[in-house]
Amino acid sequence: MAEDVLKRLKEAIMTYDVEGAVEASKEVIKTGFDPLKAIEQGLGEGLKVVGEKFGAGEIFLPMLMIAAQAMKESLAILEPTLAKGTSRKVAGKVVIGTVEGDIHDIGKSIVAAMLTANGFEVHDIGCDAPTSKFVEKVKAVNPDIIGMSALLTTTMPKMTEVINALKKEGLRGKVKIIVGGAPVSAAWAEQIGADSYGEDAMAAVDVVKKLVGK
Ligand code: B1M
Repeated sequence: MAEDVLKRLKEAIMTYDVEGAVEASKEVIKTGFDPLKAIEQGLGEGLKVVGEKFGAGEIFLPMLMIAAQAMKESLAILEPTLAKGTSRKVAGKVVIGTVEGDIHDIGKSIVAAMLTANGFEVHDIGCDAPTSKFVEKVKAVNPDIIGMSALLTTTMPKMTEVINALKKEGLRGKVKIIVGGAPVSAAWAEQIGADSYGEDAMAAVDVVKKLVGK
């Protein structure tokens, strides 16, 4: 049964079946199946296959976009249940966004949802977020952590831009920085002077907890 729903989620994404993905996601909720597992091992695995096909030139962009839409609509159903485990005591404040020029928001949103589920107050500034938006939000909410996501090698340098802007404003010492996204690595985090790197959503939560001393 559990394996069946994972298979259905993965296949719905791989066959560009938005309705099928939504139906399977509703079933996840109805049956009390672990929503994180559904996202990472069902939907996420399917999207990886689609991404590989796109990278290999086997499918065109519209197909990738339909698969991404299926993922987004499914996440809209599953993410609120991730956040239900939220403890009321705030573990720390996080400002998170995908850097400018980059509209990939699925991974970042999962990280944001997982942080929320683990008791963090999360301010999600969305995707394609200009450097100035990160800085303004830091000034407005005074977070413990800034999280930056990038899925394109061409947008990774925007992370450096944000760090430099924070330094210029005298804010760098007041926040810890975690970076992530498929092309990002621990070596990159070190190179640009971030405090840490998260390989996936669970790792990001562990890292953020460590950074705030929990
Ligand atoms: Co695009 N895309 N895409 N895409 N896309 C990739 C990233 C790509 C690898 C596909 C490929 O060629 N194989 C490739 C990048 C190549 C590169 O730079 N090396 C690519 C490209 C080229 C492009 C376009 C340029 C295509 C075009 O127009 N010709 C274009 C760029 C648009 C732009 O941003 N300016 C584009 C567009 C799109 C869509 C709009 C169609 C869609 C995004 C929809 C959306 O997000 N709303 C899309 C998608 C879906 C993908 C793939 C298939 C999947 C990304 C995803 O959502 N994965 C992707 C291929 C791939 O990654 N295999 C691809 C699922 C998600 C759960 O994983 O985002 O990795 P991920 O997040 C993980 C971890 O990385 C980590 O935790 C998450 C959960 O486990 N993580 C963090 C993420 N952020 C973190 C932050 C943290 C910590 C951990 O701390 C703050």
